[in-house]
Amino acid sequence: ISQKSRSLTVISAPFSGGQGKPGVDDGPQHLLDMGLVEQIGRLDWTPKFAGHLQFPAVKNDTNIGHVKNPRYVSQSTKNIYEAVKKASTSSDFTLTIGGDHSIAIGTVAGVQAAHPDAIVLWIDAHADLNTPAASSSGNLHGCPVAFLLGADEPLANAASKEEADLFGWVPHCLDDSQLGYIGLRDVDAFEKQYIREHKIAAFSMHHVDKYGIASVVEQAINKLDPEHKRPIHLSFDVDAIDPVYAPSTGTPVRGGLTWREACYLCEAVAETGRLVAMDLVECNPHLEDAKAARETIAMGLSLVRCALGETLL
Ligand code: 6HN
Ligand code: MN
Ligand code: MN
Ligand code: MN
Repeated sequence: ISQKSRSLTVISAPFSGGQGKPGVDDGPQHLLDMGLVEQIGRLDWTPKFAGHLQFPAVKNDTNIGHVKNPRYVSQSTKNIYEAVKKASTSSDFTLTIGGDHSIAIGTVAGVQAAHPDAIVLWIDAHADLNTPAASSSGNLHGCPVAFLLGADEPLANAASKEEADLFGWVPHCLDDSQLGYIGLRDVDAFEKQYIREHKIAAFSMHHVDKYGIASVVEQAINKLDPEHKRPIHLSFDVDAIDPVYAPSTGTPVRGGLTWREACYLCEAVAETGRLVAMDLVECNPHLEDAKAARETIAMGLSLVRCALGETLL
C-alpha cells in the first residue's frame, strides 16, 4: 500500500565560506540541472523548490584569530537556520543542498527547532567537531558540530565582545546522545578526545569493514534511539564516500564508503519511515574534471532518492 504523497521542501544553500575552495557553492545548481526536483517528484513525495538562499557578502570580514570568514559564516548560517526552521515546521521533509558543511549549523538548529527529539546521523570522513580554537585549518566547515553541542567558546583574539560572540546565536540544541557518526576516517586529535570523553556514537570505516554497513546503521540507530520512535535528520557529506565514486569534493579521503554502502545506508534510514530532513553537502563540481563532477552529482542524486525510498519495494 503506498503512502499518501508527503510534502518536501528543497532548500538550496549555495554557500562556500566555510572552507577555501571556490565551486562548492555551485553544487546546488548542478544537482538541480541533473534533475533533483523531477526525480523526487517521481517518488511518493511532492517537492517544492524554495529557491536559492542569498548570502550577502560581508565587508572587511577579516580573520578572528585564525578563524576564516567568521562574520560571513555566522550571518549566512543564521539565514539558513531561519529558512530550515520554517520549512521543517510546515512540511513533512526538508532537504537542504549545499554548499559546504558549515551550512549544517543552520540546518541542524532549524530541524531541531521543529523536531527537538530528532537524532542526527552525521555521515562523513570527518567529525566536523573542532571548536574554532581547536581547528588547525580555521575553516568553519570543520566546526558545525561543536557549535550545535555547545562545545564552543567565545572566539579568541576578537576585537570586541560582540565579535567574540559571533556564534552565540547558535542554539546548543544537540545533546551528546542525539548524535551518531558513520564513515569517519580523518579525525583530528581534539575531536577524538571529545568523542571518547562524551561517549558519542561513532562508527569509523574500521567498523564498517568489521561489521558491515547494515549492522553499523542498525547499531547506530539502536544506540541513539533504542525505542525506534524518534525523527531522524541525515546530514550527508559526500566525502564520506570513497573518492572513486565521489571525486569532486574539497577534502577527499581515500578508503570511504562504496556506492552501494552509501546507498544502503540511505535506504536503511528510509526504511524506518522516520526521516524528516537530509542535508547533502560538499559536492564541488569545479574540482577534478567534468566527468568526475557529473559522477559526484549523480552519486548525490542517488543518495537523495534512496533516502526518499526509491529502492524500497
Ligand atoms: N568537512 N578536520 C578538518 C578541519 O579543517 O577541521 C577537515 C574538516 C572537513 C570538513 O569535510 O565538512
Ligand atoms: Mn563534513
Ligand atoms: Mn567531510
Ligand atoms: Mn555556542
